[in-house]
Amino acid sequence: TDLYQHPDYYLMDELLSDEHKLIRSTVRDWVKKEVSPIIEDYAQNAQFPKHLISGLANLGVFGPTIPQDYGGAGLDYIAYGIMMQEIERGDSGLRSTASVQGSLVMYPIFAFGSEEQKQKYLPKLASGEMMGCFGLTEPNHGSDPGGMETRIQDMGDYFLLNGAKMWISNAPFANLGVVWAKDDTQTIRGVIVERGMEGFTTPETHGKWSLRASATGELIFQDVKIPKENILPNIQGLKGPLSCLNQARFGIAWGALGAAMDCYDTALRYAKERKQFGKPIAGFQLQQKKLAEMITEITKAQLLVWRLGVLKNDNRATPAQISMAKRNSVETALNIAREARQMLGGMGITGDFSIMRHMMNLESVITYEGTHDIHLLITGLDVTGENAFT
Ligand code: TGC
Ligand code: FAD
Repeated sequence: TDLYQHPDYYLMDELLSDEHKLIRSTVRDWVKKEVSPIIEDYAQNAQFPKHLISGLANLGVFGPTIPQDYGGAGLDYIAYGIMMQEIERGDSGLRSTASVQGSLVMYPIFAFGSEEQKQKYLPKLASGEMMGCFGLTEPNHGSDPGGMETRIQDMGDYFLLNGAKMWISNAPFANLGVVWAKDDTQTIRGVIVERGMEGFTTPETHGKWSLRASATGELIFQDVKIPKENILPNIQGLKGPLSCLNQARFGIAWGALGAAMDCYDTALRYAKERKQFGKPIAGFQLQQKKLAEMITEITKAQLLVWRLGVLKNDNRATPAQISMAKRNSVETALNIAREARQMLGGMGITGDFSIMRHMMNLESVITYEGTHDIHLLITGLDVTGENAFT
């Protein structure tokens, strides 16, 4: 039987093109072959499976919507969403690597970079020859990135970068970082910082119980000389990094559903096989309530992200709509992971099944790219016109 039967309760496949379905089965087969058999060990050992980078690149998941002229896959947003769903069915940490590379590193270079920057970096980022990270969050500024303390000082021939970023995915191995800092006029600017620049270090963050197969670290800048050509010329202000987040949050809205589907599939199969009191536990009402609610929530969320994809393809998706979908998908996935884990009883806490790993991973996903609370406040502001952030 197909271990990766995707829940499709409302025949959503009819809304997808043949190309979408081909992309889904290609990514799914790769995840099944290359990721699922090894990812638990990497997570247990808190290691990032670096050897998967070239496979991810070959699938086109680094910058799926970036035009082919720059090495991207030139696909639409639904294709991008499907790719994230299938990767996160394997592991949220691997999807994080793809999100960061495509949406947070390639997208700002594509959208705000000079032609030289696009030519220099995008093809190598698409092929995985170079890996990137995105530095927005700081030790004192997470939800309020506008308060950032990292600075670029204009020294005439170059900029001097000082400050620190924290909780940065891919930082420990990235070749470059798209880093956000305030200039002499307090305006937020984006700069490309390359590994090897003097005064730039990336210490790894250890001891995480979540996203253990993803490498997280700090970015520390001590009088780093940044060549002037490394500034992103075509963006100023907080809307620069926040536009990148729109791209990544869209992918997470689809991705988290992949983790939810894997938990649901696992729990359903287990419930049909596991017998207690002389019959499969799937025959008990309490277990059916869990499964029925899981498939209901997955189906609702699938429709939401599909519609969001249609709007995004049309350039009509608003940031607040993206926030709603990110928030809904992650909450759905986390609730499903928690319920599914219980359905497996003691087996649910082991690494023999993927559920506990998904559950722990999703605790990061519900926090990064805007916390659950922040996305609620974005919806609140959108519907009331009243800002409850400050
Ligand atoms: P606010 O005054 O509302 O906005 C400042 C300027 O930005 C514009 N803007 C946006 N533009 C594009 N997209 C969006 N989503 C935007 N949201 C706001 C806004 O129009 C304004 O433009 P202008 O021209 O008027 O200056 O800003 P605020 O300081 O009140 O903060 C608003 C808030 C809280 C919504 C925002 O800062 C926020 O989203 N906070 C959460 C921070 C966050 O998400 N950090 C993520 C870091 S990266 C990460 O986690 C990667 S995880 C790895 C992985 O992806 O796998
Ligand atoms: P805080 O902002 O301190 O929030 C703490 C609590 O206060 C939260 O519950 C929050 O919801 C609540 N809160 C904050 N403000 C308000 C308010 N106005 N009203 C009500 N409640 C509020 N960042 C990057 O830049 N790049 C990355 O690659 C990256 N990767 C990450 C990887 C991992 C594994 C993790 C855990 C984080 C990553 N982040 C990254 C950082 C992430 O975006 C931040 O953790 C997140 O934005 C929250 O910031 P914070 O942790 O400082 O929490």
